[in-house]
Amino acid sequence: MTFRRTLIQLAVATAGTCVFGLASAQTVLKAADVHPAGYPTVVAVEAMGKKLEAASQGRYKFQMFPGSVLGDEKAMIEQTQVGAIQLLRTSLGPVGPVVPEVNVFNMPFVFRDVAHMRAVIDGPIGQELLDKISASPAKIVALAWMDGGSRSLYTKKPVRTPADLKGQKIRMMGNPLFVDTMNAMGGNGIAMGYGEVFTAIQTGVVDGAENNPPSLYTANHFKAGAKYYTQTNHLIIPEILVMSRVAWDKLTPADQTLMKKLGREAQLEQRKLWDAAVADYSAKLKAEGVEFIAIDNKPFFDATAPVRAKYGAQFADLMKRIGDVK
Ligand code: GTR
Repeated sequence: MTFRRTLIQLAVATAGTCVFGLASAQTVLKAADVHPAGYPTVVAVEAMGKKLEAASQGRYKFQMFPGSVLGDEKAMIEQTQVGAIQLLRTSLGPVGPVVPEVNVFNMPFVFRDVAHMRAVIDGPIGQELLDKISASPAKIVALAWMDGGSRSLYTKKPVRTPADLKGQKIRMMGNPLFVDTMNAMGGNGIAMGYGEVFTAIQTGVVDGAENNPPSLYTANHFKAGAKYYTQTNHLIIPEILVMSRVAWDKLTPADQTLMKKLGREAQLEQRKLWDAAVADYSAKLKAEGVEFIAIDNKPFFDATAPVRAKYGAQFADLMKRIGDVK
């Protein structure tokens, strides 16, 4: 904890540092991610950083802080808003509380499958949402989408139906929409940061959580005891690469264009890495004895209708347009 706090203080103290004495000033850009080195999002953003350093002839120096060293996503979003982190790859889940418009993508079963989600984020609706984030008062500029695949439930006891979830405490990301989603699915949703989930499962503070295969594997949650992976596919949440508005406003228009271009390239690279990672980590989870439980997820879809009704009312037109995307 102390180590983490020290790193956060360091990030704040040195944010946007310029190293003078060189032929021209160098701006340090700190990038952060909850995932460890080697994870698709981290690899893609690091590659973007290298390209940025080269394309700017060293005017920018890129530093990646992976593995939640700068805090959980809520804390990192806050640091990005104040300009202590310049680039952040985050799920859209915890962005909902600061930019409520993104919650349209955070609703359970809003996308039919991953291919549908990709068609939506790659098209006009995806661009509109990026623009809404950038135009919001949240002080973050949305550069590109990333893939977070499809989230399913993992628990200590096998779950096949909403009734099996009765009395089970399930960790959800920090957004009331997700707590409502889990409550509607039959369990008790508990919001907490990603970094706390392992211990929470291990000590019985929660009985399980939900995520995609690469996260379940790399965060080791199955080793904490959650060995049953029920294919609910209830949340298909795109992820996003954002830049702090504080840092963005200091860029020249040409560098802003460059940043968006490189962000877009990172999106495409991450997608390729993502598909390989889902296959690879699913196989690894099975080899570690995690049981993938195939189910008909319609009862979970039906159970979450009130959540879509409650949160989706304000997005009715948009949800219709999302549904119409082939
Ligand atoms: C992962 C996602 C992270 C984080 C995490 C969580 O799938 O990539 O950005 O949101 O889930 O559950 O907190």
